[in-house]
Amino acid sequence: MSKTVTLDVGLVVAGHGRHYIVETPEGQRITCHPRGKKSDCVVGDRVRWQPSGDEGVIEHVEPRRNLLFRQDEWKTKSFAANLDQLLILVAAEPVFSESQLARALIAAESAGIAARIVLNKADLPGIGAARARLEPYAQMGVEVIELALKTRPEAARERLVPLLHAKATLVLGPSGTGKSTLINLLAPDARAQVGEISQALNSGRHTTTTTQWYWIDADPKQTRDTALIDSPGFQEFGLRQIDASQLATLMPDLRRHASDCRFYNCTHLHEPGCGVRAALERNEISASRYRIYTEIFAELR
Ligand SMILES: Nc1nc2c(ncn2[C@@H]2O[C@H](COP(=O)(O)OP(=O)(O)O)[C@@H](O)[C@H]2O)c(=O)[nH]1
Ligand SMILES: [Mg+2]
Ligand SMILES: [Zn+2]
Repeated sequence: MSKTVTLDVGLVVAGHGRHYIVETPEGQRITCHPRGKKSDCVVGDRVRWQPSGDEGVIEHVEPRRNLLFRQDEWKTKSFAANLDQLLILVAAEPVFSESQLARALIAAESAGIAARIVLNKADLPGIGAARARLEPYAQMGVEVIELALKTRPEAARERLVPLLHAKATLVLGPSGTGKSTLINLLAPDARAQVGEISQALNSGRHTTTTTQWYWIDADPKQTRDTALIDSPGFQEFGLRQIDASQLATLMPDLRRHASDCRFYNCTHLHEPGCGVRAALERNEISASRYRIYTEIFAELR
């Protein structure tokens, strides 16, 4: 008689080094280690695993629908896999880096993941300036949602709940913008969920130093299908995975005018008859967006 091993399915909800927390369909969380030397799973992965004592061994990672990652000269860092959407959180204060924002949007576009911007701290005086800086993004079709997560939490909840329903949403943004405030608002037991994970990963810390998956469905006994994923690492958003010649196609405001270029392989830097630079001169592309394009292009070349 041949021995058939049926592997359990699970969802990776946190990871730290070679330790992962895998959640079973029943909601049980198990510390798992990957088989072999490679540790190539990320939060959001569906895995096949089998018990090994009190812990588990990940035998196989199911094919991914998508993967959001950044890549600098030296290494690739994954944020999460199998995402339905990305929420990029910025705030009236501290002043955000437009380059980081643009990079996150390019990475999402390249991975085929829909993205929205949340502009938080609408109660602060800096909101007008922040809104003006986001105007090119609203113009190119990215939804910009203004909230005051701390001072008007109920309005924020009303706005966010329908957007997030039945989806896995990655929340990215610089620190100090309100990511924890957002997660605590929508996942009231977030602290407990983090505590559980920190304990299991033996880190003993309750800070978000690794990517974490939070269920935000009110009743844990009913089907859990709405999740927020909190991930650090918005700074130094390398895009080495992207080919320089493809960059403009991942920036909707530039892409719109690239079909007017005389040369099919126009870099939009110096060629005659460039539709992108013509649009820049007519103020149909913002100077800051074009500058960001040239900076990233130089990096990718
Ligand atoms: N004025 C104002 N402060 C906020 C708002 N939302 C969050 N904050 C504050 O901004 C700071 C950073 O928030 P936090 O959620 O820790 O940001 P994180 O670093 O992105 O996780 C905290 O002091 C929050 O209380 C808001 O809507 N208005
Ligand atoms: Mg935080
Ligand atoms: Zn051009």
